[in-house]
Amino acid sequence: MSNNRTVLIALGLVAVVVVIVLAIYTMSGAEEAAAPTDTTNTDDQSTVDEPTDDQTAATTNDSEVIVFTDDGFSAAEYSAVPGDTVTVRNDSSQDLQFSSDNHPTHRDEPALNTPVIAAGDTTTFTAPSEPGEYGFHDHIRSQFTGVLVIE
Ligand SMILES: [Cu+2]
Repeated sequence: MSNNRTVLIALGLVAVVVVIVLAIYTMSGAEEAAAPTDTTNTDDQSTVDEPTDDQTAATTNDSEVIVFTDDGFSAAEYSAVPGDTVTVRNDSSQDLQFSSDNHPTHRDEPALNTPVIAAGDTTTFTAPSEPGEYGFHDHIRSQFTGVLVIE
């Protein structure tokens, strides 16, 4: 009889421990259930990001695009305002090394010196802050020249 009571007490203790453990798991589960609310907030932030993308697109549309082909630059003169993002697009069949005058030192306006642009590629630079006329050329085919006018 005394052994049976000990077994019953032991089973009772095990049952209490199981109930406590279950209670803890249930509370943890409740915390996890709160997580989807955070996910919803993240979705809201994504929605906020979209107008930012639109603003970036608008900025790109406003900027001057200098197009280079195998016949040279698409215009003799381009214009931009100080600090504009100027795009250079290489539509020719060869590399373009867009460079500030004077050839070959390119020291007139270092802002115009871009890395080599592979055929089909595009790069950008920030327009000089001082108004004026800035000559440029393709350093590889230096007969091709143009002027960027900062207004
Ligand atoms: Cu040059």
